[in-house]
Amino acid sequence: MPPKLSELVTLLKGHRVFIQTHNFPDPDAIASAFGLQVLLGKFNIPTTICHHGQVERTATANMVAEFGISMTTDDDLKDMRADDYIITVDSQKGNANLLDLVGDEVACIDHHPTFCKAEYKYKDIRIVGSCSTIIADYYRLYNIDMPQDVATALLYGLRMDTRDFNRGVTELDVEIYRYLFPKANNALIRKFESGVIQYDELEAFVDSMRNIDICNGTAFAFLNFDCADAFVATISDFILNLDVVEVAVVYSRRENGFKFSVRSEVDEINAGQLVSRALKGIGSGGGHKSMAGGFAIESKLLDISIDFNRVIQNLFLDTIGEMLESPDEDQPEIT
Ligand SMILES: [Mn+2]
Repeated sequence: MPPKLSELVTLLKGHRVFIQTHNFPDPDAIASAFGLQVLLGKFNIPTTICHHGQVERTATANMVAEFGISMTTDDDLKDMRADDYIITVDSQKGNANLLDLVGDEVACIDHHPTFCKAEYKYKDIRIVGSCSTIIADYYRLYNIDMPQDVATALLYGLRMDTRDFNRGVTELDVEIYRYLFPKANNALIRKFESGVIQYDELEAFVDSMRNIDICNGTAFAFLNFDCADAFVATISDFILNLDVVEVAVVYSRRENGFKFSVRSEVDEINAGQLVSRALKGIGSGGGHKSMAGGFAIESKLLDISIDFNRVIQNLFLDTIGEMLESPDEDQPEIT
């Protein structure tokens, strides 16, 4: 059973409250924050949604715009104080994907396993398909009226995090789907997903497809232009669909380096761990078991060799080799 919602309300009363998502928030993180903001609003608790890093996918940005969700980046939080309260959603204190802000992380609502033990005054961590599921469950349990926007956002978050009910689905997710479906605007969800690729990206995409390197089931694609993050992710998903590919590593040029999107469909290779380990020392990365992202600093790559493509391929292939050799090593998932 989850902790009582009244405990959260009592805890927050009289404090300035921030709802913080993980860095580079995805639909589930944003929908959860939005759903929680509206929920707490019903108890007269105003909140500010905050995050670090841009909203990655175009479809996600479409949702933010459609519902007028106000998202504040850490750069604009200069007035946050140590006694302000933070609720982390879809993320946990101490993880690499959550920037440590000045405020006090008093509460956590998340659906990931815990890898960094942390103390919270209020904690609702349930291992379910999405964080949106947990937020929706509060509305359902306490019979709170849910606006259509919130239902649509939460349904979208649930669908995205479970890849349309193909990943990590629990019975609660199914119950919540049933609960959200009649409340949500399903046509709007299709609209978010359409038109995410810009026409002028198509030519560059075709070029990069001609230069895919595949080595023992791992595909590498270099997009030699400043490709939108959303599109890097889309290409990574696309390449994984090739029959000979089990792991996809796609990277695109940025001002000072390369943005990575990594996918894995094999159990032995955790995408989040792979990118985190491969880019250690030249950048950073992390994510989930099947999908992850990262960044490598160009100057650090060039310190190793002028042939940065070769360096990148070797770093990833070596890491994959290590992971396959010692599959039982207890490695915490970096989410
Ligand atoms: Mn999530």
